[in-house]
Amino acid sequence: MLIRKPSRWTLNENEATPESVYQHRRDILKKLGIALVGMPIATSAQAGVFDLFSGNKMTDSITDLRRSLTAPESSRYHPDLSLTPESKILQYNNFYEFGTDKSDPAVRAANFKTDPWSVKIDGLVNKPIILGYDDIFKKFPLEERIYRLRCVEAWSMNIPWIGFSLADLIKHADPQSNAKYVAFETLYDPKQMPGQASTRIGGGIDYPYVEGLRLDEAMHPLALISVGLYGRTLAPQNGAPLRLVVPWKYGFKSIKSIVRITLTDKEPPTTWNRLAPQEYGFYANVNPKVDHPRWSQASERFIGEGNLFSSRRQPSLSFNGYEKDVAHLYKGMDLRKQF
Ligand SMILES: Nc1nc2c(c(=O)[nH]1)N[C@H]1C(S)=C(S)[C@@H](COP(=O)(O)O)O[C@H]1N2
Ligand SMILES: [Mo]
Repeated sequence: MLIRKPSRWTLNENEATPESVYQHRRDILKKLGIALVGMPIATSAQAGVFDLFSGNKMTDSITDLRRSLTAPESSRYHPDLSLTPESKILQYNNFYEFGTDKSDPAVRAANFKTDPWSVKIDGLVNKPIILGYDDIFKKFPLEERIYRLRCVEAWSMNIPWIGFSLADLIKHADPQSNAKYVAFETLYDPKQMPGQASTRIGGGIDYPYVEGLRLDEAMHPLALISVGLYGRTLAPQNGAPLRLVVPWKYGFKSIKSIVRITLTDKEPPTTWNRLAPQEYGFYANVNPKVDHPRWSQASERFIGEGNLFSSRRQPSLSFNGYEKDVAHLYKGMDLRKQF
């Protein structure tokens, strides 16, 4: 995510140059504690630390505590899309609680403790619920769904998520008739999340990270609570143990590591809107026709096989390709004003 101000945000998708790519590589090596001096490129490549760039497996130096998790393919949401390699989904992340560089979360969240966990569903509901770690995987039938993910920074991935419809969870809590919105909150734990303890690391966000949906958006079957991907439980950097995935909206709506879901009658505050309301709206529906104030949203850089910085540009799709499914939710709204 990008807002003008600190210089560390200047390495954005649209400005990546060979120099900045090289610098990025050096930063990753540094974080992994690998000496830069006098090290021939070939050696470091053999050590596996360049896997991010070659698209192979996870770097050996990062702990991987994921468990295997299988779920039947959803008949409805299993399109024939070429998948983003797992290594890139695991190592190219936005999770500012663990730092603002794409490579930070994989490194800094490696030992993030997600078991035990507790997520509360409360507010305007007749049956408030508290789910523990095991409930998250057992209470609702899981399925695998392949979704596009489109970040507001104009890059995209195709990800095989495992999870269940958010609607299942909300129905279980039995919403009251005056509930109109759903508010989400990420864990607040500065001891484990260095970005919450330091403005420098956490990008100056006011934590905890919060997000929100209108109730009818939240009840749409596409809105997913994800607990895994690529046949395993979520890695911490992807928002373990559970995160939201709203595929027709910009990625920042898909809040990670959720501890609270509250039904309300007022539009809840959302983190990026609060930080820069002129740049990030409450709705944040993917819209190729409404540019970000500082870059075009007409096309996107798809992150697939091959070099991370290779440019495979493709046109952005209205509602990220889910227009047929969700456009009716916004009938009569001016989507330029309510962006
Ligand atoms: N709590 C929290 N959730 C978050 C973010 C964050 O910084 N903190 N970043 C968002 C953004 S901008 C994107 S694009 C997606 C990225 O998800 P991924 O790293 O699993 O691909 O997570 C979203 N959820
Ligand atoms: Mo994003």
